[in-house]
Amino acid sequence: MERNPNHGTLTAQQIEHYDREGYLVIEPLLTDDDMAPARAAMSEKVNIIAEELLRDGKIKDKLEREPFATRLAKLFDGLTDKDFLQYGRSWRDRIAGYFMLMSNPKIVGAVESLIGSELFANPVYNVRPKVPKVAAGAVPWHQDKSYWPDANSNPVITVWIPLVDATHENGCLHVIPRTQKKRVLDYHHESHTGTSYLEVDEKYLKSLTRNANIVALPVKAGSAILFNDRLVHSSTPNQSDHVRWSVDLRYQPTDQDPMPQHGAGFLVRSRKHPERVATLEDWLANRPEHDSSPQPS
Ligand SMILES: O=C(O)CCC(=O)C(=O)O
Repeated sequence: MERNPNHGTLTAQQIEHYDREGYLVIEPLLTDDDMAPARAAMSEKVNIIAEELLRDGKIKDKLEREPFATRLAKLFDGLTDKDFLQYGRSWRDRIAGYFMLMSNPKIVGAVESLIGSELFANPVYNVRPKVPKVAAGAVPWHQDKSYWPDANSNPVITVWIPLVDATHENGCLHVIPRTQKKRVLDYHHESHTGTSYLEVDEKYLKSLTRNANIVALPVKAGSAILFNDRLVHSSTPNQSDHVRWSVDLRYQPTDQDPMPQHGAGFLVRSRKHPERVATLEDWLANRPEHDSSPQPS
């Protein structure tokens, strides 16, 4: 990882905050136009789900006129956690709008300030439709690194972006600053919601989650929260009447483990080899040559 103060979009103060606290809020980062392709991708998926629910006799109306923020909530109103979880607790579909978001220069420029200009978009990205009253909503305290404990991939940066305002009521992100300096803490799969999310073991939780330690991060749609994959974080249940739509995207330097067991990531920025940066076609074709394998120069 080679930082270059002439490359990337963050200020020295922002970089310093990230290094010290393990996270950084950029409010705002994206405009509605920047988010439009991802919103369209999410709406495309909601259309498919509505079709299936109708076909299976679980709903009577696809609610096509319902706004983005409420449609999925209303479709699942009255259905069960199991009905929702059959579509997964988060989504990772190969829809063009997600590639466009992951490649957005405002996001990539911020990440470049933190980990240099040779950047790989990690295969683990999640679209999170946090629907009210559904078990998959709350995410327990965890470190992202627990999901890839054996990967030699350091650092991995998560960029968390809400597509609607993230509030206390709809279940915004919560972080415990400075925990990025800890090793990977012992963890287990939580077993009471059907989601099997990873959770930091009970023995750490009491001291970690003393109130004074926890920072809740309500942020406007289009803001970004960047955090290190060892930072302990969680999110609360959605008590609102709408979906808390968000994405969490991940980036790492190209010389780190591309984690092919999680899918195919892609080369998202390279000042050394700009001609190798993945196109939408590369990504849709799932082409592994855009990973971090050594390339002839
Ligand atoms: O979006 C959420 O509620 C939780 C996100 C999260 O845990 C993550 O991005 O690692």
